[in-house]
Amino acid sequence: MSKKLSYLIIISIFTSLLLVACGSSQPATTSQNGPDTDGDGIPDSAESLLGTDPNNPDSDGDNQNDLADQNPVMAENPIHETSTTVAITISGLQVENNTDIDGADVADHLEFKVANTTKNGLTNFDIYYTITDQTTGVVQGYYRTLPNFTVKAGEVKTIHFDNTNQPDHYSVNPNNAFYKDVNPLTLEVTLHVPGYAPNTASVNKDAAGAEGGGE
Ligand SMILES: [Ca+2]
Ligand SMILES: [Ca+2]
Ligand SMILES: [Ca+2]
Ligand SMILES: [Ca+2]
Repeated sequence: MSKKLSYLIIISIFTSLLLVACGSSQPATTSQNGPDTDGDGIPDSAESLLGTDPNNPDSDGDNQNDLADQNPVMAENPIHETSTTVAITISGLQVENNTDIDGADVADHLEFKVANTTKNGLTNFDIYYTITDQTTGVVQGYYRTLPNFTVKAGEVKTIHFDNTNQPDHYSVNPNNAFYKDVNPLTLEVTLHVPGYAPNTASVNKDAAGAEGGGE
């Protein structure tokens, strides 16, 4: 091997090592503990144990990263609306025995119908919901905005939380109590549109957990 060739090989190895060190050729969020998909500093495997969302750096939506959040699955309700004008009603709140539009069974998930009783289209919805373990009293609380969810005047629309990525379906923490806690649960949902009174509804879920994960 010529001196020049040896030199080129050494340069090539050094460059490769430098790229790896800089994270240019590797996801910066993969560590010896496995992938950290959402980059919040908690590996996916640990998120499962902690009950946090591996695809969301702020599982409960309270603007504190899962790693920094003292209770990463409990957000206080940030919806403080003074308006008492009714614009929306919730019906058909369901967390079990869900079916698709053809009536076929689908995995258990949170879904409900939203009616717009105004003469205007509504958008910029946000939602706060709690999951309470009826046996232990432990409460999880989640807040999120609902971008792209709109309800026309007089329209009734169904919204889902199930990680299936369809229109009007929004993601949920697949490790939350709904999916991981086998005790009977109570879910309470508060839906809000700015400038109108929030609407709240609740539903109980039987013991034994969901049929399928929130994937
Ligand atoms: Ca993570
Ligand atoms: Ca997370
Ligand atoms: Ca948080
Ligand atoms: Ca929190």
